[in-house]
Amino acid sequence: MPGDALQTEKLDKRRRALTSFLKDEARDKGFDVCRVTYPGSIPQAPERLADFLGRGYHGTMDWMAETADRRSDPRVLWSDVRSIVLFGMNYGPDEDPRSILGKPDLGAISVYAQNRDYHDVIKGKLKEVATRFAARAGEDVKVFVDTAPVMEKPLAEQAGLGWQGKHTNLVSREFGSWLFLGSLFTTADLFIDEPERDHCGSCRACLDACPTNAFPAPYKIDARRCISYLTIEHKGAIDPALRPLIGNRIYGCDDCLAACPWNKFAVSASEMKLRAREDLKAPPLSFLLTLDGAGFRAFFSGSPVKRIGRDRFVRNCLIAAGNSGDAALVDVCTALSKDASPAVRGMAIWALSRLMTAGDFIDFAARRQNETDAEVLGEWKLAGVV
Ligand code: B12
Ligand code: SF4
Repeated sequence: MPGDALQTEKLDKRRRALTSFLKDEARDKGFDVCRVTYPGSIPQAPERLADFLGRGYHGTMDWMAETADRRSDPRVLWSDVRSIVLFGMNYGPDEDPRSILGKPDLGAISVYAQNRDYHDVIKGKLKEVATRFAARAGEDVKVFVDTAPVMEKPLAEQAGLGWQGKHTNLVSREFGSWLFLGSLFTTADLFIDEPERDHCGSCRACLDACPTNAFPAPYKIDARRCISYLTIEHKGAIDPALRPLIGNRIYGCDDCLAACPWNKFAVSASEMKLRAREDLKAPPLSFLLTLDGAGFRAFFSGSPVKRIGRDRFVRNCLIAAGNSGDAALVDVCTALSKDASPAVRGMAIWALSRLMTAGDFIDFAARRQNETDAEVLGEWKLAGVV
């Protein structure tokens, strides 16, 4: 065999061995799928991200615009990267998460947030895989989950974990819409997997399922209308026109994911699947509305919900209370109308304007305290009190 061919064969053997080592490690650590793509595999991403940002679809998530260059091209994020490994972890729920939406006295927490923070779980496992891989390969590695400027979904599509559905999330033939994603960048040369192709066809179940009409077109989302953005990312007052559409969703939303017909093929493949905490499956609003800062931190210890803080969380619960039609919540909402947080006071007024009879609300307004906060004064005005 000539020298060059021998060299190529040796390199191929090394690539094959390293790739199998990595995939075996991923399986051992509980990842349901692990596949590889190359850094230049998403040439359309910069234009699509620019279009999303140009239309203002990112709302107040300024970090998306600030990191756009690095986000849309992995080679800008890390010029030495040779291979990108995408990992998926199945978090398919045991029950249809939409069943709680018909019980307005309970708070609906999206499936991904009903257990430990997946950022911590996945990052911990990725770091273990990365350490073993780096030692074996003698190459540099970096791991990323969610918050890093990496476009995980188009990269995962190129690696063949699934395809980006019309709701923009990654859909897998094996796991439906329920996969968390994470990535490992490395200077190692690995075997590249085949991309997955779009299997949405003419289906538009996810688009029609969205309560707030957040999809201006298939494959495009206006985050400013998405309940996930409104309840998790958005700090200010929520558009009054969208509040009634939020129903009892107090943290995130699963409607478009749950509507996807590919979920019916989803298998519960992982023994290590993140199981929901029983007390986060259907917590009563009457309890959640009584949480103070310490109570909130203790109840949501280890959960991603903790990240939004007590005030924003109670703001969300007050929107659910206003949508509940449950007069039994009037007392707790009245107490919250005197809360130290203006966001909470404002939303308590909105909730009470919907829960009280017109006469009771006029009496309540007559007894109101002096208010100086512009946002809260705006809520009084909205409720017809000047
Ligand atoms: C910002 C963000 C959000 C924002 C914006 C959502 C969005 N779709 O961008 C908000 C707060 C709304 C959000 C909500 C949710 N999120 Co989020 N989010 C992200 C984050 C941090 C960045 C996503 C991003 O880059 N968006 C920018 C847009 C431009 O990129 P894109 O979505 O890939 O858009 C593509 C399409 O529009 C497509 N496209 C455009 N035009 C066209 C035309 C055609 C014909 C085609 C085919 C495609 C196409 O090209 C674009 C580029 O690839 C990622 C983590 C990460 N680092 O990637 C998690 C992530 C996407 N989120 C995730 C999850 C789980 C959720 C929620 C389900 C949480 C919940 N239950 O409440 C919801 C789902 C809402 C939804 N339908 O997207 C998971 C999704 C996992 C998966 N299987 O895909 C991720 C990957 C986090 C993770 N590590 O697991 N999220
Ligand atoms: S998560 Fe809910 S609000 Fe957001 S796009 Fe999907 S269905 Fe619409």
